[in-house]
Amino acid sequence: MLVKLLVAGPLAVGKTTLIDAVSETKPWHTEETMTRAGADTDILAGVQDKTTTTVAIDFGRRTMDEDLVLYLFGTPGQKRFRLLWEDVSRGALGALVLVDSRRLGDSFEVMNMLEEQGLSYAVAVNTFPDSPDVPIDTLRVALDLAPTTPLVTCDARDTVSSLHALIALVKHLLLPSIPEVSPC
Ligand SMILES: Nc1nc2c(ncn2[C@@H]2O[C@H](COP(=O)(O)OP(=O)(O)O)[C@@H](O)[C@H]2O)c(=O)[nH]1
Ligand SMILES: [Mg+2]
Repeated sequence: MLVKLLVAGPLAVGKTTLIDAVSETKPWHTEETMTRAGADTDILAGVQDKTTTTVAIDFGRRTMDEDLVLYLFGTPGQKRFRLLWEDVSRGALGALVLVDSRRLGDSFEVMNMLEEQGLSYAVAVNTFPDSPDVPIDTLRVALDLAPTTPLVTCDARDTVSSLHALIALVKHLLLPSIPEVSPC
Protein backbone atom coordinates (compact mmCIF):
# COMPACT_ATOMS: atom_id res chain seq x y z
CA MET A 1 0.00 0.00 0.00
CA LEU A 2 1.28 3.45 -0.93
CA VAL A 3 0.24 6.14 1.51
CA LYS A 4 0.67 9.85 0.97
CA LEU A 5 1.25 11.80 4.17
CA LEU A 6 1.91 15.44 4.90
CA VAL A 7 4.55 16.62 7.32
CA ALA A 8 3.11 19.98 8.26
CA GLY A 9 3.91 22.77 10.63
CA PRO A 10 5.16 26.30 10.96
CA LEU A 11 8.47 27.63 9.75
CA ALA A 12 11.61 26.08 11.31
CA VAL A 13 9.74 23.43 13.29
CA GLY A 14 11.80 20.60 11.73
CA LYS A 15 9.78 19.37 8.73
CA THR A 16 12.75 19.19 6.36
CA THR A 17 14.90 17.69 9.11
CA LEU A 18 12.37 14.93 9.82
CA ILE A 19 11.97 14.01 6.17
CA ASP A 20 15.77 13.91 5.82
CA ALA A 21 15.98 11.65 8.87
CA VAL A 22 13.52 9.02 7.66
CA SER A 23 13.72 9.07 3.87
CA GLU A 24 15.34 6.09 2.17
CA THR A 25 15.65 8.07 -1.05
CA LYS A 26 17.64 11.25 -1.33
CA PRO A 27 14.99 13.71 -0.16
CA TRP A 28 13.88 16.32 -2.61
CA HIS A 29 13.65 19.84 -1.25
CA THR A 30 12.92 23.28 -2.45
CA GLU A 31 14.54 25.68 -0.01
CA GLU A 32 15.30 29.30 -0.63
CA THR A 33 17.51 31.67 1.28
CA MET A 34 15.35 33.95 3.36
CA THR A 35 15.43 37.57 2.37
CA ARG A 36 14.44 40.87 3.91
CA ALA A 37 11.19 40.58 1.96
CA GLY A 38 10.02 37.78 4.25
CA ALA A 39 11.30 39.35 7.44
CA ASP A 40 7.98 40.83 8.46
CA THR A 41 5.95 37.69 7.78
CA ASP A 42 8.34 34.89 8.79
CA ILE A 43 8.43 35.22 12.56
CA LEU A 44 11.68 33.68 13.76
CA ALA A 45 11.57 34.23 17.52
CA GLY A 46 13.69 31.47 19.05
CA VAL A 47 14.98 30.18 15.70
CA GLN A 48 17.31 33.01 14.66
CA ASP A 49 19.80 30.56 13.11
CA LYS A 50 17.34 29.66 10.39
CA THR A 51 18.58 30.95 7.04
CA THR A 52 16.45 28.98 4.60
CA THR A 53 12.71 28.51 4.36
CA THR A 54 10.65 25.96 2.50
CA VAL A 55 8.83 27.79 -0.25
CA ALA A 56 7.34 24.74 -1.93
CA ILE A 57 7.62 21.16 -0.73
CA ASP A 58 9.96 18.52 0.62
CA PHE A 59 9.52 14.99 -0.59
CA GLY A 60 10.79 11.69 0.79
CA ARG A 61 9.86 8.04 0.73
CA ARG A 62 10.01 5.45 3.49
CA THR A 63 9.21 1.73 3.26
CA MET A 64 7.73 0.70 6.63
CA ASP A 65 7.36 -2.98 5.71
CA GLU A 66 6.60 -5.04 2.61
CA ASP A 67 2.98 -3.85 2.69
CA LEU A 68 3.37 -0.18 3.44
CA VAL A 69 5.33 2.59 1.74
CA LEU A 70 4.99 6.17 2.94
CA TYR A 71 5.30 9.13 0.59
CA LEU A 72 6.08 12.15 2.72
CA PHE A 73 5.37 15.69 1.60
CA GLY A 74 6.71 18.50 3.75
CA THR A 75 4.30 21.37 3.38
CA PRO A 76 4.94 25.05 3.94
CA GLY A 77 3.59 26.40 7.18
CA GLN A 78 3.27 30.01 6.16
CA LYS A 79 -0.22 31.30 5.49
CA ARG A 80 0.74 32.92 2.19
CA PHE A 81 1.43 29.44 0.71
CA ARG A 82 -2.05 28.22 1.53
CA LEU A 83 -3.12 27.59 -2.09
CA LEU A 84 0.02 25.59 -2.76
CA TRP A 85 -0.55 23.78 0.52
CA GLU A 86 -4.04 22.77 -0.55
CA ASP A 87 -2.67 21.42 -3.85
CA VAL A 88 0.04 19.40 -2.13
CA SER A 89 -2.42 17.96 0.36
CA ARG A 90 -4.69 16.52 -2.34
CA GLY A 91 -4.79 12.73 -2.00
CA ALA A 92 -3.08 12.71 1.38
CA LEU A 93 -4.40 10.28 3.96
CA GLY A 94 -3.37 12.44 6.88
CA ALA A 95 -0.67 14.61 8.36
CA LEU A 96 2.00 14.68 11.01
CA VAL A 97 1.85 18.15 12.53
CA LEU A 98 5.16 19.23 14.01
CA VAL A 99 5.00 21.52 17.00
CA ASP A 100 7.71 23.53 18.75
CA SER A 101 6.76 23.81 22.42
CA ARG A 102 8.51 27.22 22.61
CA ARG A 103 5.89 28.62 20.21
CA LEU A 104 2.83 26.38 20.39
CA GLY A 105 0.51 28.97 18.87
CA ASP A 106 2.37 28.88 15.55
CA SER A 107 0.93 25.41 14.84
CA PHE A 108 -2.74 26.33 15.25
CA GLU A 109 -3.01 27.66 11.71
CA VAL A 110 -1.84 24.39 10.17
CA MET A 111 -4.13 22.34 12.40
CA ASN A 112 -7.04 24.58 11.42
CA MET A 113 -6.26 24.12 7.72
CA LEU A 114 -6.16 20.35 8.17
CA GLU A 115 -9.46 20.36 10.04
CA GLU A 116 -11.06 22.48 7.31
CA GLN A 117 -9.91 19.92 4.76
CA GLY A 118 -11.15 17.02 6.88
CA LEU A 119 -7.68 15.49 7.14
CA SER A 120 -6.78 13.48 10.24
CA TYR A 121 -3.51 14.24 11.92
CA ALA A 122 -1.17 13.31 14.73
CA VAL A 123 0.94 15.86 16.57
CA ALA A 124 4.65 15.46 17.23
CA VAL A 125 6.34 17.93 19.58
CA ASN A 126 9.86 18.38 18.25
CA THR A 127 12.21 18.92 21.17
CA PHE A 128 14.93 21.54 20.92
CA PRO A 129 17.72 22.01 23.51
CA ASP A 130 15.95 24.96 25.16
CA SER A 131 12.43 23.55 24.89
CA PRO A 132 10.54 23.86 28.19
CA ASP A 133 9.92 20.56 29.93
CA VAL A 134 6.15 20.51 29.66
CA PRO A 135 4.17 17.36 30.58
CA ILE A 136 2.53 15.79 27.55
CA ASP A 137 -0.95 16.12 29.10
CA THR A 138 -0.40 19.84 29.58
CA LEU A 139 0.64 20.13 25.94
CA ARG A 140 -2.51 18.28 24.90
CA VAL A 141 -4.66 20.80 26.75
CA ALA A 142 -2.65 23.78 25.48
CA LEU A 143 -2.98 22.55 21.89
CA ASP A 144 -6.70 21.88 22.42
CA LEU A 145 -6.39 18.44 20.85
CA ALA A 146 -9.23 15.96 20.54
CA PRO A 147 -8.79 13.03 22.95
CA THR A 148 -8.26 10.68 19.98
CA THR A 149 -5.53 12.76 18.33
CA PRO A 150 -2.15 11.09 18.94
CA LEU A 151 0.40 13.33 20.66
CA VAL A 152 4.05 12.26 20.84
CA THR A 153 7.39 13.92 21.39
CA CYS A 154 10.22 13.44 18.94
CA ASP A 155 13.65 14.62 17.88
CA ALA A 156 13.29 15.31 14.16
CA ARG A 157 17.04 14.73 13.66
CA ASP A 158 16.75 11.17 14.91
CA THR A 159 15.53 8.49 12.50
CA VAL A 160 14.05 6.12 15.10
CA SER A 161 12.35 8.91 17.00
CA SER A 162 10.88 10.35 13.80
CA LEU A 163 9.72 6.91 12.68
CA HIS A 164 7.91 6.47 16.01
CA ALA A 165 6.03 9.68 15.33
CA LEU A 166 5.08 8.48 11.84
CA ILE A 167 4.00 5.10 13.22
CA ALA A 168 1.71 6.87 15.70
CA LEU A 169 0.12 8.69 12.77
CA VAL A 170 -0.17 5.60 10.57
CA LYS A 171 -1.79 3.61 13.39
CA HIS A 172 -4.24 6.44 13.94
CA LEU A 173 -5.11 6.56 10.23
CA LEU A 174 -5.17 2.87 9.38
CA LEU A 175 -5.87 1.11 12.66
CA PRO A 176 -7.92 3.57 14.69
CA SER A 177 -9.07 0.94 17.16
CA ILE A 178 -5.53 0.13 18.29
CA PRO A 179 -4.36 2.10 21.37
CA GLU A 180 -2.01 4.96 20.54
CA VAL A 181 1.74 4.35 20.94
CA SER A 182 3.48 5.92 23.93
CA PRO A 183 5.44 9.12 23.43
CA CYS A 184 8.91 8.34 22.07
N1 LIG B 1 18.01 20.68 18.38
C1 LIG B 1 17.18 20.38 17.39
N2 LIG B 1 17.25 21.09 16.25
C2 LIG B 1 16.40 20.76 15.27
C3 LIG B 1 15.46 19.72 15.40
N3 LIG B 1 14.73 19.67 14.25
C4 LIG B 1 15.22 20.64 13.45
N4 LIG B 1 16.23 21.29 14.05
C5 LIG B 1 16.97 22.41 13.50
O1 LIG B 1 16.02 23.48 13.38
C6 LIG B 1 16.21 24.18 12.15
C7 LIG B 1 14.94 24.19 11.35
O2 LIG B 1 14.67 22.89 10.87
P1 LIG B 1 14.01 22.65 9.42
O3 LIG B 1 13.90 21.16 9.29
O4 LIG B 1 14.76 23.36 8.35
O5 LIG B 1 12.58 23.33 9.62
P2 LIG B 1 11.36 23.46 8.58
O6 LIG B 1 11.30 24.91 8.22
O7 LIG B 1 10.15 23.06 9.39
O8 LIG B 1 11.62 22.56 7.41
C8 LIG B 1 17.38 23.50 11.44
O9 LIG B 1 18.55 24.25 11.70
C9 LIG B 1 17.45 22.14 12.09
O10 LIG B 1 18.77 21.62 12.10
C10 LIG B 1 15.44 18.99 16.62
O11 LIG B 1 14.66 18.04 16.81
N5 LIG B 1 16.31 19.36 17.57
MG1 LIG C 1 11.85 23.08 5.46
